[in-house]
Amino acid sequence: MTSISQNSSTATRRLDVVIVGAGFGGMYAVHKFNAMGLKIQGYEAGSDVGGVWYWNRYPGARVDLPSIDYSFGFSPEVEQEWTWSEQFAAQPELLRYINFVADRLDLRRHIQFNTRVTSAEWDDARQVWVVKTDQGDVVEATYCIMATGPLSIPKDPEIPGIGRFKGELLRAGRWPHQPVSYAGKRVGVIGTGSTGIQIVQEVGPQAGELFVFQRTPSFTMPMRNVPLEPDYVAEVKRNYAGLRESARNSPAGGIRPASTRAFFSVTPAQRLSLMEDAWKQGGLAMLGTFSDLLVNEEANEHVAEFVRGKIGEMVKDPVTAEKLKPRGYPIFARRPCLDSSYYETFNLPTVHLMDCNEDPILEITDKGVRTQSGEVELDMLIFATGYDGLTGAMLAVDVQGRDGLRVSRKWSEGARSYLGIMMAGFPNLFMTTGPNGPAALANIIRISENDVDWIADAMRHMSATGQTAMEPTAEAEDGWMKTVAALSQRSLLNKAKTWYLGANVKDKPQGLSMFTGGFPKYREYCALATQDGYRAHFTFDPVTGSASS
Ligand code: NA7
Repeated sequence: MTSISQNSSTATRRLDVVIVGAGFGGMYAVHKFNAMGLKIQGYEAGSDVGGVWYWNRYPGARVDLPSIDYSFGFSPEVEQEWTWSEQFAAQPELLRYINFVADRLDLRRHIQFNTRVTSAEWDDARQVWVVKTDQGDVVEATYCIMATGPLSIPKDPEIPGIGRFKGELLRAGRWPHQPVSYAGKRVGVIGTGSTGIQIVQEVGPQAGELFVFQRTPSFTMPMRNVPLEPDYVAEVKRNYAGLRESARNSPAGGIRPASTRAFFSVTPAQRLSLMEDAWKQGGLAMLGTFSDLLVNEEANEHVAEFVRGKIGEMVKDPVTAEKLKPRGYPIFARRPCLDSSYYETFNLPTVHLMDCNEDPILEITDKGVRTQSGEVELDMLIFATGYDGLTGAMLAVDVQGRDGLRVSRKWSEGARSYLGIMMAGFPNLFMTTGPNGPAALANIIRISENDVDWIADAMRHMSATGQTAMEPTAEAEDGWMKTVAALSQRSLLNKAKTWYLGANVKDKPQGLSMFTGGFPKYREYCALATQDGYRAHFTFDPVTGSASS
């Protein structure tokens, strides 16, 4: 494909593609669009590539999908040259991998680091995106790719007094690059999602004392991580193509266990034996025991009760064990966590579970955390309080489409998109892993690759047919939103208060803005959108009509 850039009469740099973000999605976009001969520029707020794995250097940070699955599949060279050491890689190894890819594919020369994109405005007359950064850059591009990720904007807890704390205040999603010492310190952790769980099991044995402030307990299952033996790695390397194909054809876009067996289709003794096996096997095996765990509440409760029983066996103090047992929402409705020693950490005499429901946090003081019953003095306070997920990073940029329509207005009652990739009213603006796509419900790297490939095909189509702008029709977007909503109604994911629903952010529109129909079905919809020369679902230049809001 030849470059379609032209020099503008002003000094503003004219590009084909601006790519915002250098996580997995942005890195693949940089590689792909550069290989297509397009004039590209990437921007990244961090000082290097890696996205969440660049920022999340907190102790114990580790991927909860198998490393061989949580890696790029578009480059056989990268697959063959890189060797994973563990079944579930820790953050330092993930970041080494990401850096290896950036070096091997020479990606960094296309990315400007330490630069945050602040606005992107569509100039309809000239059919370009005008993109500005906090470093004073102003560039114009035919296409703008928001590879900003679903978990890029960490969220502080809504507790008064955060600025007053005089000890060390650390945020999991913005962890310092220097080593942190916990020895002899009184450390507090607020938040017990997958991040908090990873931190607690790592810091608990090191800290002088650890206070874990828990509002909602999570279900976590044994990871049973293992080193990868050379013979196994060799097998994997011989079979990567097949593994990727099988991942793309599985509901979660990954090579994880799945079952066609409904819970009540087997006897109680068989069910118990299957759950025991899954517990012993570890990883995501439990999720793959039965087919109906996310749709049949009664089946789900049986599995939840099995896990509560295991918590009771692992935690010695019965009162603490009881508090750690999640109740009131279905298992797997929050992101299922994997741990190595989370529950056992509470058996240490120096680790204290602080129940924020029984004894709510009132404020942060200069010395620590004040709860209803008193003040807990701390040397260090760690926030593992989650993210403004799915929409936060897009909304952090002032994106203005046709007729002055801002994304913030378009999404004022909830995120709207077509396929999680494009939006009516925003020509030539593309998202990777955007809201209303599978987002957090499938392997983020498989989704990123799917989305970037889809975008590349759309660009090729435009180039081949002489178009300068494309956007989905309002009808296509409405239809997609109805599909997403209809599928989500059946899902038990709606029954827990999570970032999946926007429930963790005050005043955020609530609702499950993710496609729950499975990755293969999503890919089918993506393919369907391109049929008939894209004519059924898109309008092309000259763009007419007004944007949906
Ligand atoms: P999560 O899963 O959103 O967890 C955030 C945790 O922080 C959760 O336990 C919250 O409790 C807790 N939280 C937030 N605010 C408060 C206050 N004010 N007081 C007490 N506790 C609070 O984020 P993670 O970073 O753990 O995981 C995000 C994703 O990363 C995960 O899904 C994986 O995909 C990887 P709450 O549930 O609101 O009661």
